[in-house]
Amino acid sequence: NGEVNYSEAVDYKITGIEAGAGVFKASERVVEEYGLDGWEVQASSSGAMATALGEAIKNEEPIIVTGWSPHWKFAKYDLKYLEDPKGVYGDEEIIATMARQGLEEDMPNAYKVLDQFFWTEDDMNSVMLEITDGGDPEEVAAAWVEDNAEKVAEWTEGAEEVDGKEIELVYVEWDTEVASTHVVGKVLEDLGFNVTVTPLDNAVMWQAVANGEGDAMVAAWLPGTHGDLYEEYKDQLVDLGANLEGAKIGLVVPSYMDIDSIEDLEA
Ligand code: PBE
Repeated sequence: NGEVNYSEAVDYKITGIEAGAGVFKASERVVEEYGLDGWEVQASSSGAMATALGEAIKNEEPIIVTGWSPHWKFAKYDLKYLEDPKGVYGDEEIIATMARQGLEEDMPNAYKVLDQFFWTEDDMNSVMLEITDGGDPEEVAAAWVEDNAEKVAEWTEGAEEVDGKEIELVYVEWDTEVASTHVVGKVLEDLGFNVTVTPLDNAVMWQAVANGEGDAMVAAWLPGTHGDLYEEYKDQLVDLGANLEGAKIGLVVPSYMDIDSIEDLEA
């Protein structure tokens, strides 16, 4: 790419998200390991990142963001991941469900649903897109649950209705987790639970389930993205396994940028 020096054009900045996100920390390791001296991963929020990406695309300007999939941005815009030959971001990931210890004994029916919750990237995308287009997360989740009764019946198989038991799901306000948490919350609500969904910082979310302040979360990106938090808390958590397969994180750019690899960035 002799024509445009993208490194200079983006002012040696990667448009990041919350500093506590795994993809943010991994991107700082990328700067280290690829020797991108003088580069900065800018801490921000997922919402601000998405706005900056949309603005850049509107103006056909270059931008490099910390990205992940599933995410609605791939449906809205023509984007690509930069290759990561050093493998800093790791391979395909799963999104897993974690429950607090004792949940199975205290709320066996909720535990069963959380354990059986599993959906696809397409499922998640359809919920995410509608929320992004202005839908209220609770309403979008309720409509999805109603339209997908067969799938939901697999999650609730063997679970009995309860009468107003309190349960708290913790999550982070990433688009992916807003979607999944509200869907699972609605399914539990329909079973008779009194569900609270509480947005937290990433590390605090893990800690809350580990110390039992929260009952469960469906937002564990593994093995790489939240690998450090998993190692720290795994002995205090009940790992209910994948709720989605084929997730990924990395650096994402608009397809009109004539650049393919992180190695093409210049210090
Ligand atoms: N994400 C979305 C999170 C996990 C879910 C990729 C922004 C993270 O990087 O921690």
